[in-house]
Amino acid sequence: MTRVIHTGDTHVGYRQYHSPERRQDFLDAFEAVIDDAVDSQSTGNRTGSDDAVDAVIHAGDLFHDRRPDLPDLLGVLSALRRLAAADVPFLAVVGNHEATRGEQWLDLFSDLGLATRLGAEPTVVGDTAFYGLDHVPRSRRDELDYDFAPHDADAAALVGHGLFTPFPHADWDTETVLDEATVDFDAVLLGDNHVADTARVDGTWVTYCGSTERASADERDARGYNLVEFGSDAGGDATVDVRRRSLDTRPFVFVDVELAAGEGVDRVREQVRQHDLTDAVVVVSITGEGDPVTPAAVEEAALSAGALLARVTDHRAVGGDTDATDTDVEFGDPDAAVRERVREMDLSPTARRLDETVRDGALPDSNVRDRVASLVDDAVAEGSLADAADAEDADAEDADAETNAADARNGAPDDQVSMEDFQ
Ligand SMILES: [Mn+2]
Repeated sequence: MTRVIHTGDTHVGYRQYHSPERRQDFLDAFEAVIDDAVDSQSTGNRTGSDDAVDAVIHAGDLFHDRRPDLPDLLGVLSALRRLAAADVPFLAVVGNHEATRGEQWLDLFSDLGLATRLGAEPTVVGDTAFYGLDHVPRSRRDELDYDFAPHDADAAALVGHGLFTPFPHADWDTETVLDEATVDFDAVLLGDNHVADTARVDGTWVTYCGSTERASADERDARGYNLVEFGSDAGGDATVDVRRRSLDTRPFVFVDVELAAGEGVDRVREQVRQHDLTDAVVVVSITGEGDPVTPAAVEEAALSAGALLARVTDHRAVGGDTDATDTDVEFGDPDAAVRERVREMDLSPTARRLDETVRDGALPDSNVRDRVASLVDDAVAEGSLADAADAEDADAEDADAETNAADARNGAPDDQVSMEDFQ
């Protein structure tokens, strides 16, 4: 039997809401996962049970961007050293956030003997062979041959980073990967979608471990990682068991207030104060009618009740200041008015698709950057971006645009993104 921790989307270095404390939280969450792996060794040895994990599998986006700062790099190195000292291997692939044009950070950790970069050759732990599939932009997936070297282990798992079917926002077909792969996988361990979920595709277990800290306010569920056990049944066939382990992360308090006519900031403050806000990130969302609310007044109330920080989004504000006689805005449906205005602007199809993606309320913030990356990547492939002469250079700029767009959505109090973000 082989037992592994499957984690990913750690996003170390993300200074969410421009908060140094939040940045530390992302590193803390990684350390908590590593601690669990290390602790499982001593618990397993002490009790003689086989609770010990045999490896930590990382499915990409260990770092939030390709240029992590020194404190984050040193923090990760120190955690990996502790893991190595406990004789637990760290096997990983490269995600879209941290990918560089040449050598990856993961290669440095590998050179230091602290990690193994998974790929087309098997890395065998216990009686399971692990393979890797780094994130590949959509426009280059047709070139993939899914050619993996054979193994003689009892079970095999593919570790990948991307938005795969049958999960929401997918643009990468799991059935195709499994059909074309030269190795028969018993499990596919994924990163990229920050929502933990498990499904079966053609008899293969496919699972996302979820992010380990909330990288956007859409990630309301508790954070954690997967504990995956590979075994075999009486007939000798491989079995896969996926379980969730939750992590003790920064408290988030979500306060959704629908104001009635005549209600205002007092009502919002009253709703906010009903929660325990100690050290919490407080995310306030205002809908309905009522009087104008100054976000600063709500934020002050949250901070004085012990919150780490507060973000207030007044969904009634969109289009609220627009001069109705000038643009004929229908206040009942500001989104429709914005759509109308965007149509009039005569943007290119790519710009329009980007705009739709960024404002798509059904698309979680955490997926916006991935979508934007795919769209820009496709535009580059089609040659429809004017100055994308060098596809490699364009890649680098795209990644910055993604981050800016995502930051704008995550961080900007009014959730506005201008098209400058994509240039
Ligand atoms: Mn991610």
